[in-house]
Amino acid sequence: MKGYYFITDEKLSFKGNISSVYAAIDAGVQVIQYRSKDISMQQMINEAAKLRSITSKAIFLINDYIDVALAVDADGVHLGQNDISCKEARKRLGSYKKIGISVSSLEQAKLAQEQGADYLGVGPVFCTTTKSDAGAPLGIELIRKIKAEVSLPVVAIGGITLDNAPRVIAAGADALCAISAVASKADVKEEILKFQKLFVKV
Ligand code: 3NM
Repeated sequence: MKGYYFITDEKLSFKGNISSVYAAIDAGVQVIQYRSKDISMQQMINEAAKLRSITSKAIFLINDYIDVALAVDADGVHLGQNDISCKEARKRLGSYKKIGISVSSLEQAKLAQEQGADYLGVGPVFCTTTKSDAGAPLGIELIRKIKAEVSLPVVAIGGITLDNAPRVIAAGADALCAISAVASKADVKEEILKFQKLFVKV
């Protein structure tokens, strides 16, 4: 798990999820997470199935909903601290599917590792308005601490821009996601490539 990690955002996206995901795949993104709020389970399954069909080259994950992941044969799920535990998710998904866990402390990171998570989402690193319940910014120091004590890949998220991304990468983030900095741009591929380039410079 390296480089730009793409998360869909229907509200911020100019051209919609399908077009954005095509752009992300064209930019060489390895992981695509389908994150959708305020639509029915059936609508989610329909859209996720379409996205699954165009993401065979990537790891395709579903945010929050194990049933959607199973219904569309996604590669795994991304779960928050208020979703079902990683342990329970592992029981339902089996050992081959990937499970990412959002953490905002070293303790949560260690627990996720103990419970068999495949990677960590660490955030919000900076202030964000994209996720209303994201909580206070953690700063980049937490990335350093987690990388020193936990062996899982870290995906940094929350308020990341082209300006602050180099510091996030220097702190040890394996991957990062910058939703608003990318989703609202007319040329999503171009914007993602700018982030991808930061990883090869290090
Ligand atoms: N998860 P932006 S912050 C989806 O802290 C999400 O776990 C977060 O959007 C977390 O890049 C966030 O526009 C939104 O700040 C990130």
